[in-house]
Amino acid sequence: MIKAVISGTGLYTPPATVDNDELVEAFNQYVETYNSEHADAIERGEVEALQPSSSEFIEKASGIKRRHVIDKTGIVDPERLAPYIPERGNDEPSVQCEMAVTACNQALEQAGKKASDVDFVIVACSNMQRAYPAISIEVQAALGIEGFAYDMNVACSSATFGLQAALNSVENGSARAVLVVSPEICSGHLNFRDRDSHFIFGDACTAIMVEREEDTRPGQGFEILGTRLKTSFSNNIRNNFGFLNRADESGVGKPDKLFIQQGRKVFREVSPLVAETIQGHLESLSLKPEDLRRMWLHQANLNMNQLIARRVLGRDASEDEAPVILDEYANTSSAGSIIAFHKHKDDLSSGDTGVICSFGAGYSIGSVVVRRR
Ligand code: CO8
Repeated sequence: MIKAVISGTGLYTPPATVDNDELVEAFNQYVETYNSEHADAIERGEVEALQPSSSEFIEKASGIKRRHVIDKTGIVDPERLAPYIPERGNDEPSVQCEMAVTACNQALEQAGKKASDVDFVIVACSNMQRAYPAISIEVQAALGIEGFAYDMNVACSSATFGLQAALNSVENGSARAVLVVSPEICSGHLNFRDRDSHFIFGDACTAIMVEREEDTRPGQGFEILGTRLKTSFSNNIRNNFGFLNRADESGVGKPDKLFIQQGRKVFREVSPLVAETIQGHLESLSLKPEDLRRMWLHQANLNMNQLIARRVLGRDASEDEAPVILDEYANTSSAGSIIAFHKHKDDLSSGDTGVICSFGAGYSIGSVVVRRR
């Protein structure tokens, strides 16, 4: 049987950053203006006054300190509170394609391979910049890859679900090597006017090279021991933006056409599901929690990750066992667990076992157990 390994990873980090204080300052200026413009209606009880945000709350509730973004100027402008990303002409690369190419080239370099060694490109992320042609086919062309490509979206779990598709393709012989790339521009669909969620997301792009073991050097990369995917429908994380919006003008521009969530419910419902999924997955591979050297968890909320790690291990996890990148990146949707893997994998020794685990909208959970070769 053909075995698949992760032979390289890549990461594109946008240079611009917005820290909590900058974000809160812009939001609170917007709140002040809104409340003074609606002062009379607020006084009459017809309009609810907006409440200010705070950096202390953000860091305590989520662990997030700053985020990288494609455009900072529009996000910190209180009159706009949305990124400014000019449209590109049809003959120019899309923003997601540019991010993807940078991350893929890094993954190829780490794997010691050329684009001609790859047969399949998956763009797996929460939002596509356009409906068609597929972003993945544009990335495939930009890299000069023969073969095939497709886009897929399972929100925060896109990359781990993409990893399973890559693994299947390598194992069944339909591709020698696959690039799974996640260009997440979360700032594009985050409501920066919503106090409950304006701080949650950042932008980044990851790439993972999955290829046949026989094409890699001995000791290179990580063997994929198995994948486990779980979905369970929930409206608690939702975005109603879609191609039918124009068929009912009354909904255009409403807050539900951006990211909305019941954060507390998500926290309560998803955490135990994730711990159970990892535990069940380990058991099916005849592994015990104490066999785990590292957990590269989805990076949405620090408290949530600590709770999940505690449930899986039966004790608190150290930062070495469950690395954190959300303090610097915030939630980058499907890229989060892969950024953690990319930045915190090279110190592992041969035989060390770890789990990459994503979770989010859907609900969706993806668990990928890997072992350092
Ligand atoms: N500043 C100050 N106070 C605030 C703020 C703020 N910004 N926001 C809320 N508060 C107040 C609330 O009003 C509330 O006040 P009170 O107690 O008086 O009612 C109090 O703080 C507590 O509010 P919450 O209960 O909402 O606070 P939590 O402790 O639950 O923290 C979090 C909120 C951080 C959102 C937390 O619930 C959380 O992280 N939950 C998990 C969410 C999660 O993991 N979601 C995954 C979503 S990502 C995903 O799936 C990908 C989707 C597709 C990608 C989308 C890209 C855009």
